[in-house]
Amino acid sequence: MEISIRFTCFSLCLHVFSNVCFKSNGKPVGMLYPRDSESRSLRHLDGMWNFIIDDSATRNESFVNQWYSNRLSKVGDVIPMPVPASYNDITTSKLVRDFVGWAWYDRSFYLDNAWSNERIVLRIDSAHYNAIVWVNGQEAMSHEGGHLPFEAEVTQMLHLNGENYVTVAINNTLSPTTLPPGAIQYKTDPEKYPSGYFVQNLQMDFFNYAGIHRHVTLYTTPKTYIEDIDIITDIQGNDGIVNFVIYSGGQADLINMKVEVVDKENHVVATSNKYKDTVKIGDANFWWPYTMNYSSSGYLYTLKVTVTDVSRGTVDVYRQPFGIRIVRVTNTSLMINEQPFYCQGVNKHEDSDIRGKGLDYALIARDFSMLKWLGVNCFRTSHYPYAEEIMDQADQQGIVVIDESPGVGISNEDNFSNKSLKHHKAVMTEMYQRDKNRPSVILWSVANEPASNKAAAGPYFKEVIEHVRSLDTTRPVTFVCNQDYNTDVAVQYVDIILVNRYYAWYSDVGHTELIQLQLENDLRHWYQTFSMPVIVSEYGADTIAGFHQEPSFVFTEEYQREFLHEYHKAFDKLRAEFLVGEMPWNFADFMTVQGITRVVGNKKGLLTRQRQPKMSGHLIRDRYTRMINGDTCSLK
Ligand code: GCB
Repeated sequence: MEISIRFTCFSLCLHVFSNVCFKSNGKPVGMLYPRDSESRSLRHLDGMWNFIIDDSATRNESFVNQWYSNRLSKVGDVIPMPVPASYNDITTSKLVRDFVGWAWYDRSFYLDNAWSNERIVLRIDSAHYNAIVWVNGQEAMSHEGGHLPFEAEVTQMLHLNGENYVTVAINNTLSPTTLPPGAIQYKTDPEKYPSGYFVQNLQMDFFNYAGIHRHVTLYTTPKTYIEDIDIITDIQGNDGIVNFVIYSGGQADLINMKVEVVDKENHVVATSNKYKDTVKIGDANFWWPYTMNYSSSGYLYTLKVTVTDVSRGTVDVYRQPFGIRIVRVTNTSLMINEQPFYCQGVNKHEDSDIRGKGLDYALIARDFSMLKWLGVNCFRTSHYPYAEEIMDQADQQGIVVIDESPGVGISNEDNFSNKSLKHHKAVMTEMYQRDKNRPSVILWSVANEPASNKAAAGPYFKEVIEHVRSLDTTRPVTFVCNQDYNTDVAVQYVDIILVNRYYAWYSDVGHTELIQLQLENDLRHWYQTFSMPVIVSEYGADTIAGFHQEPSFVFTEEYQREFLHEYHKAFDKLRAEFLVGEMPWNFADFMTVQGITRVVGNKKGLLTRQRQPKMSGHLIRDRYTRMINGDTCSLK
């Protein structure tokens, strides 16, 4: 027990830290995506790093022995580990794959003198879940939670004209107050388990991949720099209205500000010299999902901000892409630019062979190619924020995103504590900071399938949702619900209802003939109770590619196709009323924990894990393509 407390406490309570800075008025600022410009350079530290796990019984020896103060090769046998990637599936070691605790990475790099007058920032786009970072043995930053970026200025810690090394310790332990929540369970029966034996219990249905999952970047800014940019757009007839605020950081007050709105053809279409202003773009190209307007789908402008100092000339330049669009929810519709939008959706995961959750440009390109092949115009970042490079593609390709937090599986009483609530709000702030200027993001989802039938869920979600609304007045807010309309206590606080349903899978398995009746009755209850539009945010059946049986049988491709088709019949009826979207679970098969209800992972994909279609993929492609061509019942 003593070890349990020490282990859990050390692993999880140390270095609790949120990376977002706040202005004196409480406004969060910071975390602009690193981009090069006339005044900024960047260098990715991706590649092969040295790697070693701390599998000591206390999981704490690495700190006792201060592994961070020397190169890891001096403390033990390091192995090469790619960054970005999850470490779990890289080796043939079960210990590494299933490891729980601190895993250590380091690498060296050289810097010349070119950056001697610059402010140098180290940014990690995502590390799971808790991370501590040292530069040349000095602690530079720490961060709680995966999936979101964190950074710190490290100028003073670096050796210009010499060798440097960076060390990153990450801990994947999930506790009742982390997001996602989980619990370490000690198995104490000496007849069955060796002393100190513990397991990590998960409350989510995906493999708990860990590692440095996205880019590690060193970037420069001048000493006076553009710290943040807020852009809120509106539309007036054919004109676009762009409201912006520029925040500065650093040594001096900014002297002159030049703001230009640049269109895709590189024409400057509006200018301002204020840090906070509203400009109008006549006859603007609005940002549209590609299924609503081919000619200007995914249309992005650039807000080019130039800061000059009269004595020194140009100080900093930053180019922020943005789109002009508005979102609104009525009683029955989800409106983009005042036109009803129907979500021909899918749910996704960041998941693939070998890399786990590691960023991979080839995979991103393939996924977007398959999204378009399927006719998908909307996806949910189930169940955590995805890489910024994925979000960039959604912005550019005109695909709508329901941006979900890592609040998946908030189901036990102790997941609703004040500590959890505080952390959940901090995560939402970080997410908002990262994604606030993205036109593709039309809806915030603060959680997936919490126990929203528990009394504690009411005040908890009221507060989280109000917090998001206080940050962002332009997008609706929701959470994804799997409770019943008459027992749920939190849906009353959302702007649009998202429900997950598995009729003929988790209930009445095999009975596809019941789907239409059960689904229609259920969805009508939700609508009648809350008078809000509804999206079926998950429905699906596990299917092993290549299994066939006629008549259909569970786990065969025939069953999945028939199952989806029955849902579609109900959807087609309700679309004319209040249903504004459908999202099969899942775009592709993905890995889960080992268990007797999962056959080497969750197999509800329309595609295999290698992104090849099952029969269901063809069914969805046929359905969504017809919707795009207006062949089925007209969109509301
Ligand atoms: C759900 C969860 C998702 C699971 C899925 C399933 O409701 O939101 O994370 O993977 O069901 O397949 O059971």
